Amino acid sequence: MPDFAAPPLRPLAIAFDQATATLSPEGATLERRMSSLEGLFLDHEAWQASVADGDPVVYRVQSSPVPETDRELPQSITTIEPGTTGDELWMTKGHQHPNHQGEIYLALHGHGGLLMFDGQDAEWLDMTPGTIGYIPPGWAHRSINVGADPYSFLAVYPGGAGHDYGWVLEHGMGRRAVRRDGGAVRLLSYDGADDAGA
Ligand code: M6P
Ligand code: ZN
Repeated sequence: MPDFAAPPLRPLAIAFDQATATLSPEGATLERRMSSLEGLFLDHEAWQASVADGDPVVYRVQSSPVPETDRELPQSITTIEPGTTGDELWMTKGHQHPNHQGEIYLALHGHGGLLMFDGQDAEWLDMTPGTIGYIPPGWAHRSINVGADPYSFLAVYPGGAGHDYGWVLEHGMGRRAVRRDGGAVRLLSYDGADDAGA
């Protein structure tokens, strides 16, 4: 059901600081530590060891004050730290929108990948500063830091889109991004068995 309980916001200017990739005024900031990515990395033992070894922050999501309610159009900036677990590059949890609304991402800093999966096909977009990645309706999406520095991007999405994380646990994301021995980024099939094009 659409949520008409909260009145829409008044028109609002939000200061976007390009250099620091921050929004002001800001809404909620979410910190995702390694422990919150349970069941997502292929190498479960490496994941467990990382949780035991300080449970590092993998990414942060800073939201604008625009609420996640129907008809609103919230924004957020996500910053993913560089790193690997096993040899899998650090990434967001990834989610599907329950009602299959679209979303756009704008890369701000660093070097990322936008992995999308519709349950059958996987797509990979290379994300460098200035790239707008379009996420069509029905495509689950995950962002991955493929660089040596933090990767930041701005997201704009329908307020009622929601985040279905169970979909990703059930269906996977089609591909995995790994870096072996400091080499080039490779995309593997989701079971990690072999190389796979996006
Ligand atoms: C982007 C948007 C947010 C999302 C965040 C982190 O900023 O898509 O809605 O929450 O990335 O991704 P996830 O929710 O999959 O952890
Ligand atoms: Zn989304």
